[in-house]
Amino acid sequence: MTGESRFLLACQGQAHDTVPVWFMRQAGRYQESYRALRTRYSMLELARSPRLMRDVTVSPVEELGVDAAILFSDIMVPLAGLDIAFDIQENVGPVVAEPIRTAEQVAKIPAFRPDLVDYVYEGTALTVEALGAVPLIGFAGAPFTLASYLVEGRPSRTYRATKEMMWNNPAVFQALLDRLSTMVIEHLRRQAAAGAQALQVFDSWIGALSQADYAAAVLPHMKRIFGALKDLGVPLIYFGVGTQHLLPAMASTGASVIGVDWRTNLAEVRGALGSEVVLMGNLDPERLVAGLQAARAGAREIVTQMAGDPRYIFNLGHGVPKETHPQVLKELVGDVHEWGRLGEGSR
Ligand code: 1CP
Repeated sequence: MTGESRFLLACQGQAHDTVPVWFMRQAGRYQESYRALRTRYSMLELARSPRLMRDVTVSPVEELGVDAAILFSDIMVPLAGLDIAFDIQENVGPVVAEPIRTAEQVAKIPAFRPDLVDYVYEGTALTVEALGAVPLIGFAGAPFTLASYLVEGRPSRTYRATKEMMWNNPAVFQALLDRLSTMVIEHLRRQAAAGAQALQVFDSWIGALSQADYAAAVLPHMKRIFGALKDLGVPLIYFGVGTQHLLPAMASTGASVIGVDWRTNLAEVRGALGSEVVLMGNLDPERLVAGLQAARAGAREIVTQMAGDPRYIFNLGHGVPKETHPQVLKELVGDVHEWGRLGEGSR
């Protein structure tokens, strides 16, 4: 890549040569290099070592030729700075030692101590140095999605205990989201200070909420978070799954880029949200597992619709599944770059 990053240019709606592409969870189990490292280190050991973090973050850039890197970490990692004990269990995901269910537990959460997770910011700086011209996306989990793990104690499909707290103990729930929001702001600001050129907030499970619950319980926190990051002058990406009904509200938070899942038609989202917001997405990740033909067909349809839109970034509708063949991703990067040029005339 020469000159200014096409990913950053697209984030700013400025002219660039072709559609930029990166993949959520582009570092992970589908990579041979990652599986080899995981025989020696746990996921959290990788995420707590600045050097290993750097190597894992850079690997998909080298292996696939994507236009951006995302810091290798996890949304749970900064919770160590709130003195919350958790683990990431193989084939399960985040597990919290003592689920947070009561007013007393929320009141006891101490102020965020970024020095306790300094390895993230050290790793960010090392990674930025190693990446050279390829920009690094820093990230954090959104307060609702983080709260879902803290309250449930582990991955959930219903978010029953979380919703119960939201409806039956709104003051406690709001206090929890407030503490998490403060942490998210500080954690993201530190990553930007260490050199991250864009910031993404993952609200993966927010689609479980109705429009009314989102507006009442979550939206004010998201506005506070994006408002508090605005002066950094870096692109702010907001992503969630199953968010068709929430997209206008999500676009009202102050985020400059909205990540959408595969259920939604991007051209329709563009129509609904207007021409200012940058859109990112939205290939069905299962197409990657189905194989190159299915992946290419899906990607071609999306890129054909969006090529020529200066505010568009190709991505998946969610993360790369671990059963993905790396060659499929590599081919897709080349395809998207090639097809994306079709829209050049209209830029
Ligand atoms: O090695 C392993 O087996 C651990 C699997 C794994 C990995 C590779 C976990 C556990 N986290 C990660 C890294 C990770 N997590 C990254 C960096 C990798 C990259 O994108 O290149 C990022 C951005 C995340 C963010 C994350 N963690 C999210 C938001 C994105 C999303 O996928 O929705 C969420 C919801 C988590 C929680 C989590 N951590 C790990 C798992 C398996 C899960 C999901 C559990 C669930 O289904 O609820």
